[in-house]
Amino acid sequence: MHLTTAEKNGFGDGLLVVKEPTGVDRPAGRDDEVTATVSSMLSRIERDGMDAVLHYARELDGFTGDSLEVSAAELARSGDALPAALREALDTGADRTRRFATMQRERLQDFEAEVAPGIVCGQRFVPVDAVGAYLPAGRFPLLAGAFMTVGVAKAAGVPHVVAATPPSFEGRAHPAVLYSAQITGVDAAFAVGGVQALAAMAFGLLDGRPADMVVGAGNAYVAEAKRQLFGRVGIDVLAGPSEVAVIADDTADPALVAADLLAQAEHGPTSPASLVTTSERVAHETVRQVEKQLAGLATAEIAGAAWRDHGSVYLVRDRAAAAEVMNLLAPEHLEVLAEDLDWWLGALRNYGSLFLGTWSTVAYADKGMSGTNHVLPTVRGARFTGGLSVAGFLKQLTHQRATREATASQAGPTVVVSDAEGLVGHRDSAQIRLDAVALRN
Ligand code: HSO
Ligand code: ZN
Repeated sequence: MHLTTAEKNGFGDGLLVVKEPTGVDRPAGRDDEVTATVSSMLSRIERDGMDAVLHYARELDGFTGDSLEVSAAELARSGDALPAALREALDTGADRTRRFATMQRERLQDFEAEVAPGIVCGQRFVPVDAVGAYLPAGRFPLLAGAFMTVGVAKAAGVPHVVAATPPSFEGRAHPAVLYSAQITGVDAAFAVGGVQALAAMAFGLLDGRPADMVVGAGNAYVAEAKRQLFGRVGIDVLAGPSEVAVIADDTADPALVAADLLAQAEHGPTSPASLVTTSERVAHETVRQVEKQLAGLATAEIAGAAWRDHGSVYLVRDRAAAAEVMNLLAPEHLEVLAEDLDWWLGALRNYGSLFLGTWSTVAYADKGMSGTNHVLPTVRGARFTGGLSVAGFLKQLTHQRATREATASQAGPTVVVSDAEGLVGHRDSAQIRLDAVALRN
């Protein structure tokens, strides 16, 4: 997530690179090895069904049992072993995420309206029937994942939602991940990870109900599985490494800027973190602060590599240039630590989610504490899409009706256009109605 040479040159001497990444961006193209592995796994699972899923679960997840399903009792009791403070925190995240999703749902309007005399068009938002949510639980379980997928699907009205999560906790599904799924209303949970989980949900191998959509974050194999399954099922977004970008003016506190950059850099060694600032002081002070904070960070090995290889700092002449740089970078998460937040809200248009001001930050939303969805576009995907939301689980369906009196105004021109196309069946289907109306007049 850094500017190309041409993009930098476009700013002339209005832009100074204070720190440049030393690594290469994740290639936009595909990794052939990942593509081939996923493709052969999907073929085998489609051919051999549950036998193949169990084979991969044993080989790749270290699964030892017979049934992948998490029993209803284990799901219901998943919170028992958790500290009360963690349960409460998860309850809060689930609740806020559900509230915002519900508010968004209420604002998606069904309607019917007359577009010409006697011709009425309508739209309805209808949920998909079945969703499979993938809840990653690798080195770091992301405990809010279920809020963003299971919970938001439920807020959309999806009747059947299952979750799959790897058995990475003493050979079982992580209890806190299960608790998050349980409080968001999941219908069933399965202890299976990776490509085999996505395939099993899409092909309906877990509970006999193929998912219409598979959603949720995961590693490169999970993302590739979703890409290859897309079309057969719907997906949310193709997520790459988590990204953060910060806009800061001279009022920003470099210690906060650095902390927020490192908070996403710790996701992985290829996670990009960028600062665009109008303040020379903030630019240099932030670079110093990052180094200082890294020294005391338990995840410094990852975050430090991410910062070195994928961190950048740009100093720009004015706020208009800062907004322009950010609209080019189109980051997944974008923080504005600057004055005049409404100006920025108007000027910025390419981001997955925007964090306005000192008192909102990415980590809050990552845990569901603000209520927005954390499944967001990466690798400049924010140029053409927002993140997952309640609308993602709803189909915007249209319908139409018309009066007999409107026949001339639809059938007449349809005959003319069909004749021009040579599609005589289309013409006849219109003409037969014109004739029917003429006969009865
Ligand atoms: N930043 C990640 C989501 C997350 N981080 C959840 C921690 N928990 C991608 O948006
Ligand atoms: Zn995060």
